[in-house]
Amino acid sequence: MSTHELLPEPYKIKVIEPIQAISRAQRQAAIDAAGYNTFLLRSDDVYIDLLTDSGTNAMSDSQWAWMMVGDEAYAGSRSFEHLRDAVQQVYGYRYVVPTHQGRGAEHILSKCLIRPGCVVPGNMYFTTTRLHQELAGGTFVDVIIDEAHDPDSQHPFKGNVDLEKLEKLTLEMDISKIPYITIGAPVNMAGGQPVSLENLRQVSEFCRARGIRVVLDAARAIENARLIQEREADQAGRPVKDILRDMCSLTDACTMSAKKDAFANIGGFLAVNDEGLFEEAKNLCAVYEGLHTYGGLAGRDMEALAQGLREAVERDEWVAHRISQVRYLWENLKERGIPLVHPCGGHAVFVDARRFLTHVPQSHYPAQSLSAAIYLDSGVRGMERGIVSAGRDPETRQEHEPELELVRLALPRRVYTQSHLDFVADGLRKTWLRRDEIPGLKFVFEPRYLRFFQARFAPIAAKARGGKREAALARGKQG
Ligand code: PLI
Repeated sequence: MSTHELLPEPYKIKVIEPIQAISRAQRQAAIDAAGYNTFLLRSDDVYIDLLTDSGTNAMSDSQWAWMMVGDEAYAGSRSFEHLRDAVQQVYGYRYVVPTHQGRGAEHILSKCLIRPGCVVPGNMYFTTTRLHQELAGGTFVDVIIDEAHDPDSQHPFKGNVDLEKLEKLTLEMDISKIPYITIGAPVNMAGGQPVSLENLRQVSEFCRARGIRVVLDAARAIENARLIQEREADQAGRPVKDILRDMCSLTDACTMSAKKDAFANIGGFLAVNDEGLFEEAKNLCAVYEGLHTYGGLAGRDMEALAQGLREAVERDEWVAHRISQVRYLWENLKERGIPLVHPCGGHAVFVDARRFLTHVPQSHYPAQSLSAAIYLDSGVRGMERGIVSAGRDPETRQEHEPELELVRLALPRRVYTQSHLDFVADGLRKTWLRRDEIPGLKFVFEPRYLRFFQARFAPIAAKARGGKREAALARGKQG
């Protein structure tokens, strides 16, 4: 038991879903069958599922109630009107195009604004966002501050854009080839690190003076607003919903994976202020997602999403509790000696695999291996966020080699309790104590796009690395 502060849940539990732990021998068989990729595990073989906080949230009774009145009309669904109204109210953008999830919105936006030869700056890449930019002929350029790449840096806003890097890019490039900048807030791949309102204001001013659009990745913007409230001196005490509106007012559009902040299990949207862009996006929605009044969603999904959005900002307690859970796990892991990304972010705890598995070089995929080992030891599923996720340069096919080599433990919203979190912390301690035995991995199957989802790996034979205990592990005999 830990004494770290954890706010009481601002809800009580009405429906439960049973979970059951399988034995270590069964987990060994499961991770072997999954090619050492936690994405390929069956969820029935997982005890505590921290793979992602995307679409894995528990909906409220009000969300379930709204699902019953979903309007399933192909065209002109009133459920779309409810969604549109909620987006306008919560975020403040003028026009809304529904999509099946975040990458649907990224796809449409990239098609509308990127031409071959364009460059799209952003505060660190996100996997699907960068891929859609590349598929549209663009190149992503990272303009995040250097501190973001350092897991030890205590900077409170490691998601901030480095204005000097951005300016340098605009001086080197024909500005007409920079259609927009993407601002992830918070930055998923950097450890859930937030962007400050002050930095967003500077970016907005800089870009607006040069005709460069600012596009917010709003997937967890409510969490970013809460971190601003906690960490930015002149924002303390302001309601999260007001900070969020200020963030959005500094941007021209957003892409949204509504499977996160909005407590929904599916859904997304593209929201914009520019009428011309809206017309083009609406048209492409009909091509790739579905008619512009459903965008790949059922009417009931749009109702659940609209209610989730209203709920997420109606009381600060929702997001405050959520972030306190993440921090509770972070503190507990830190206390147990686990190397982590500092400071604690908004949606997940990020374990530093470089410092956990010092004997595994990045070319042997330490974070991939660590995520498999954590599953084997305790049935806890996290995911790799390092060199495997970073993928390859589309032209040279060279692997990107990020500084951050991390395992992410993401907390679904309103799903797990304090004792689950204590179990996770104890589980990671077990893995930490046997860290020297954990082998590196090699690819046995590498898909071309977003390889982390479907890749398969095998342990690198102990003979090549030396070490008897590693040999035992490679043969699957350690369980
Ligand atoms: O998974 P989608 O298509 O709804 O959204 C893509 C997406 C866009 N931006 C950000 C910051 C994300 O985190 C994101 C999806 N994230 C997932 C699935 C995650 O596990 O973090």
